[in-house]
Formats: sequence, structure tokens, C-alpha cells
Amino acid sequence: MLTPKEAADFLRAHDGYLILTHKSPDGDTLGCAGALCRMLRGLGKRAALLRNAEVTQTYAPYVDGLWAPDDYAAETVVSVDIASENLFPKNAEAYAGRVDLSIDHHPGNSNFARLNCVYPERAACGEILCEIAEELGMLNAETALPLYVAVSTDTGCFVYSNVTANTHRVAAKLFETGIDYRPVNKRLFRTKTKKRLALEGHLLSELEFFDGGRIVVVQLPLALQRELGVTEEDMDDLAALGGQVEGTDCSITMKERANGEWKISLRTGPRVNATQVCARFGGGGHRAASGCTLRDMTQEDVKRALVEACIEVAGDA
Ligand SMILES: [Mn+2]
Repeated sequence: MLTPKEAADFLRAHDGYLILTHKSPDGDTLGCAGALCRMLRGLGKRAALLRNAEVTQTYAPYVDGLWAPDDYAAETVVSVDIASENLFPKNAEAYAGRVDLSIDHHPGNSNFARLNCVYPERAACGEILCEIAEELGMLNAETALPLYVAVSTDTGCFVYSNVTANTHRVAAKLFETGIDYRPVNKRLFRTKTKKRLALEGHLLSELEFFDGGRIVVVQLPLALQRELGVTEEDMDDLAALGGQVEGTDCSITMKERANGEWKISLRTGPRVNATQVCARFGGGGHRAASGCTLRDMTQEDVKRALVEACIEVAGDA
């Protein structure tokens, strides 16, 4: 296990960086990658991000101009916010077994890299990158803005249960670089597309409850996605929706992919360990926020399997 200082020493000692982000990239993985790339370039090093085909318009501005060209010669491979190699996007699979340094905050991190800087008590990987930026003397407005995106998105703008005093200390340090965080907050947390609002309205009217109302299920079959014409961006971070209903402490969001798989996001209170539930289906994540993918099952069967798993895991606790 590397400390952030040791990770910074490693980064100073090497060159030719290729930075990997996870599939279905969120603000944390992209913000961290954008910040790390700028830190390394600021130190005069060669650094670029491996292309990620799933980047949405929401986060694209924070990684603009950082993508590696097709003929990029990678010497040192670093992954950010990636818990295991099965979360690599397709085009990153060639780097399985070849990652030199993994910087991450997932408790289930499989230690797949040669060197690992993993702190599960951090709410966002961006908190660890902030410490590394300080060690490198590279915490400035250019690196702080993507780090703010990383930390704010992984904490739902500092309201999820993962937030700690350190999260706020990091936010304060980022603010002190002089970044204009207000448009970020407005765009990421106070703005919804009309399609998104229509989608939320539909989903809220179709919520299903189980286990005496403590479990809520949000379902997004492909047919509904097509009917409303929603994009990936419209569906970003829908997992927080169900958990807002009073009396629930276990929110299951089921999203059907074009290939018929069901992508599951689970958000839970202290009663249900989300990591344990998702591990039963080959997934993982954090205690209060985990995910998994179910294949070759009907919508009804997916729903039943997850509700049962949540009830069992809660019962075991
Ligand atoms: Mn994260």
C-alpha cells in the first residue's frame, strides 16, 4: 500500500503516463484523470488519458484536450477510481495486468495493480488526488476544478453519508486555489434537462415498494428509455432518486442496457450492506453505494432476485 506521498514520489520518478478511467465514467474517475494528467503535464511529463467512448457531455469539458492519440506510446499506466480490471472499458482490456499504479477509494479494490494507493475511507478518489497534488506542488486552479467535480459528484454535492471532515477540508483547499465552483454546482446539481424531468416524473409515478416500504425499486426498461427518447446523460446518477422517499433505506435502480443486460445501482442506509448484496451478483462498490450487472434474466426476475438479496443481507446483519 502506497501513501499519497509515496504515490507522488512514484509519479515524479516516471514518465510517459497513460491514465485509465472506468466504464460508465462518472465525475470522480474523469475529474481525477483530468486533474492527474494536468499535474503530470505541469511537471513537464508526457501524460494522456486512454479514450473512453462512454464520456457524456456533462463531463467532457473536464478532460478536453487530454486524450491519447492512437499511436501514443505508454510507459507508465495509472488507473483512477477503478476497483478491479473488470471495470475497464473495452479498449483498456489490453492493459489488464499492466497497470503500474492504482489510485482508488473502493473498499473492494482487488489490488490488481503493481502498486496500490487505496483509501476506502475517502468519499471520493478526488480526495486522494488532492493530497497527491499537494505533495507534487501542483494544486492550482487548473487541477482543482476537475478535482472539485470529482469530489462534489461522488458526494452528491456534499450530502451523501460518505462525506467526512476530510471531504470538506479538501473542498476548502480546492476553493482556495480560486476556482469558480458556482457554475459547476449550477450545472451539475441545480440543472435538469426537460427530458430528465419527464423521466423522473415517470419513474416516480411507477415506484414499487417491498419489505414494509423500506425497499424501493426504480425500473428503467429499454422500452421506456426509447419512448421518452432519453440519452445516457439524461439518466446520469438516477440512483439517488428512489432513496429520497421517506421511510426507505434501500433503493434499487434497474436500468436495461441495449444488449438486454440489467445495470443495477444500489443505495442503502446502515441496515443493508450494499457491497454484500452486489457481491452476490459479481458486483461491488461501497457499503452504502454499490452496483452490479445481471444477465439473461427477465425484468421481474431481476427485481425479485435483488429484493430477496437485500432482505437476506439485512437479516444477516
Ligand atoms: Mn469514486
